[in-house]
Amino acid sequence: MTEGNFVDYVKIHVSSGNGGSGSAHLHREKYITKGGPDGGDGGRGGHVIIRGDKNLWTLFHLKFKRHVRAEHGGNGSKSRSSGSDGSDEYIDVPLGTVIRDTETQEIIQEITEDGKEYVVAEGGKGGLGNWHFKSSTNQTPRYAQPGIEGKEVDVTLELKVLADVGLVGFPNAGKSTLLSVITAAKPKIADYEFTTLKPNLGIVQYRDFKTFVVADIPGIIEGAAEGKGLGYRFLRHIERNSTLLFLIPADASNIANQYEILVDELRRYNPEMLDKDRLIAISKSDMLDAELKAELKAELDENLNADYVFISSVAQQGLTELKDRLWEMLNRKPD
Ligand SMILES: Nc1nc2c(ncn2[C@@H]2O[C@H](COP(=O)(O)OP(=O)(O)OP(=O)(O)O)[C@@H](O)[C@H]2O)c(=O)[nH]1
Ligand SMILES: [Mg+2]
Repeated sequence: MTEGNFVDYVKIHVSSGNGGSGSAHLHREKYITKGGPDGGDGGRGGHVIIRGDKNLWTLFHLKFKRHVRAEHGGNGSKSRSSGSDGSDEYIDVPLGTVIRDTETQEIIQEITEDGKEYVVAEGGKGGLGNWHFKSSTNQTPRYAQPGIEGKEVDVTLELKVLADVGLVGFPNAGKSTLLSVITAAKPKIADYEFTTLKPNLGIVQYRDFKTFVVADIPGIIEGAAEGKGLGYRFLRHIERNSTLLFLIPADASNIANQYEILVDELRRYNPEMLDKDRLIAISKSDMLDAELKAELKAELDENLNADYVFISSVAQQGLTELKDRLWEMLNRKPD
């Protein structure tokens, strides 16, 4: 995965197929002067169907898909033969995708289950062939129904459930570096602030195929809730994560204070953010020797009002413990 793999919003124009028209064919055979009506029915137009797929994590595969069109139904023909149904078109989306009507912005549906199908544009019904209209007063109807036209809809797909764990930290805290060592994602990493401009997703895979998804978002600064920096725009990406992992570098001048600032920004953005489980990772702890670490530990136990672990992405320390802790938090039974 590369920087900005995290496409979470696409607009698509969908159109279902027209129904085929019924046939007005009259049966003809040698020596029979007046054949009866034998025109078949038109086939149904193809539907456009949105389907949940648990193996998808982003809407990236739809980024360049502007139109999705399903096939028209075939026309009916002689000998009561029906036209074929137009084939349906599927748009596969990750679980947690919200479908909106682009024009009204109204939510039409939310896809939360694997394999769940939602017909966004129903194919037009095929018209009936003329033989349906035969009656005692009209033995040879010369008309048949036209097919019904397909539908056109503009839909906006938005991915809401983005990850299990959201990374929260000031710029340069080492969030992207952590993502790059615990997942296969390849976010941009650099020794300056605001390296990450767009969120990135990574999938952690470890121990007996346990997996969970981590979202790396741009750094948050004091005042983010009022729109300072970039973080604010992206806070909504972690709004529905169940767990937040705060990253604070070991060399921060006041870790407890940085934590309070971050928590305060989240609270000001949306108080419900504080209902989530939280864990603090003291990042870059390779910079601490044993003595410094012991000192810091004593200080944190006294001042920091939350669970924490020491980690180093560069020296690969504390990462298994971190993953275990996150896994445990994600799978904890609700009280
Ligand atoms: N010593 C040490 N340096 C680290 C570690 N993790 C990250 N860094 C360095 O910290 C700097 C910032 O890392 P990033 O991962 O880009 O930080 P970020 O939190 O994603 O920053 P923004 O995207 O700007 O918010 C880089 O120079 C990294 O090499 C670590 O475990 N140890
Ligand atoms: Mg970054």
